[in-house]
Amino acid sequence: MIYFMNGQFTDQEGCTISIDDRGYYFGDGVYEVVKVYNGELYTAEEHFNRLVESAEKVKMVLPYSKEELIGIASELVKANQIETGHIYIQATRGVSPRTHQFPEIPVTPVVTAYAINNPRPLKNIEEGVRVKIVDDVRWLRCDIKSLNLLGNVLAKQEAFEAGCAEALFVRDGIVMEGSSSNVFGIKNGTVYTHPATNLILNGITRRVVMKLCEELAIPFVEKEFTPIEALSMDEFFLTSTTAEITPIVSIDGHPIGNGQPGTVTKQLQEAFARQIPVPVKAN
Ligand code: PSZ
Repeated sequence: MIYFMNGQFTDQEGCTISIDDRGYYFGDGVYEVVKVYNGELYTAEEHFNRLVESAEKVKMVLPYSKEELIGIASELVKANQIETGHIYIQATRGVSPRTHQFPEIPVTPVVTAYAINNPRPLKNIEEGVRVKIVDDVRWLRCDIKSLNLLGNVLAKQEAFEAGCAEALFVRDGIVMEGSSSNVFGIKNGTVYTHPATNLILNGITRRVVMKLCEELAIPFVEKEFTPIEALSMDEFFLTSTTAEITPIVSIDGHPIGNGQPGTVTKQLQEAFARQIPVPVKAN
């Protein structure tokens, strides 16, 4: 496997991280995951724009332009012969003796990345998943795709221990998002999701779903809803770069609708599948 680290394409042995890396001490950095379909980066512009925005929000200056970052990601896809999979890329603030404030002597962010083959999670996409409600105890800048993921990690673990695939974050009585996904409810044909505020990540797949709803003339509303309202939805689903559009069939053990993936959800899944790059068949 070929990795990228600070300007070099190298094997894992070539990637040595300093103990004084601020990513290691503080989770002081930002990241992205970009899906690869048929050897092509999917919605790369959107993901790298968001990486640059996340960096700006935490006052980091990335050592590469968006175009250079896309070049690095493409190179990794090629070098690792990725067909269906994803690339992971992160930038930490850099290496400096541990102090909370930024290093006095400016340091260059440490950029690392890898590419991995990873099949689409078709079983979950077809059958749906169960979710568990978890208190959202994260900070107030969930719009930043930051390396600080302890709140997300603990929530996902709690969900897993309850036999669920995802945690549904609730803050002040409002459904926010998943621990690594955005969530959507459907009631009487209208799709509802939390507005893109500082309290959720504005997912790239979320934006794709908004666009698909527009194309399919499915009403789409960014509006807060409560867990009680969530339970009374006809359908529910989550989205992420790797999970795509995954139906949610139960919340805290209560079935949504008839406990099967819903029809509007399936319509969106089909529209999603149509717009991802597919292998060109011989003949
Ligand atoms: O492979 C994985 O498990 C992935 S790839 C992307 C995610 C998980 N999660 C992204 C994410 C997130 O971490 C939070 C807190 N909210 C929403 C999302 C969805 O964002 P996109 O659609 O951009 O991946």
